[in-house]
Amino acid sequence: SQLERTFIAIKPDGVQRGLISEIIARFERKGFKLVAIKLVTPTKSFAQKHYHDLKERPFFDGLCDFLSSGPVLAMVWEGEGVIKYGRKLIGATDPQKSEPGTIRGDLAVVVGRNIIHGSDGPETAKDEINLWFKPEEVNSYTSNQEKWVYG
Ligand code: YYY
Ligand code: MG
Repeated sequence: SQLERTFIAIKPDGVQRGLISEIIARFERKGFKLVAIKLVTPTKSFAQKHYHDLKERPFFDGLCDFLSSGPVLAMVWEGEGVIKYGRKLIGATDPQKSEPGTIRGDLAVVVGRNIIHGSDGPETAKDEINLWFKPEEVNSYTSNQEKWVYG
């Protein structure tokens, strides 16, 4: 449904490299709708909550240090199929394996600096949106484009 929502974040490397507008443009041009956005520097314990599924992995501590090292652009995007297709726009976790044309394929080189996060399914999307945003920070509105994007 058009009410499907996903959590997308530009990590500190993407923000520092000046890739915010480039990344937003790709979601915007596709026809997805931006419903929430803020620039925040998460604490390490917040980063640990965000990545709680990975807490047994060897890279977990470094990953959480990195996510909390500077501003992150947190967003919610809405649209039909946005969870799965958002992951397609992003590309494979390891930029060495991401296809050209994807965000990580075009703009990143190593897995530890892969510039962007996207929810991997409906449950994580819901949990991550709730973790990063208060309900009143997520906007519901009709975009004028919708009748042209969806027919
Ligand atoms: O969802 P996605 O970001 O594509 O990958 P995850 O498997 O959820 O891992 C989260 C994050 O952890 C990844 O974007 C980079 C980092 N990471 C890493 O540093 N080294 C790995 N071998 C795997 C993941
Ligand atoms: Mg993930």
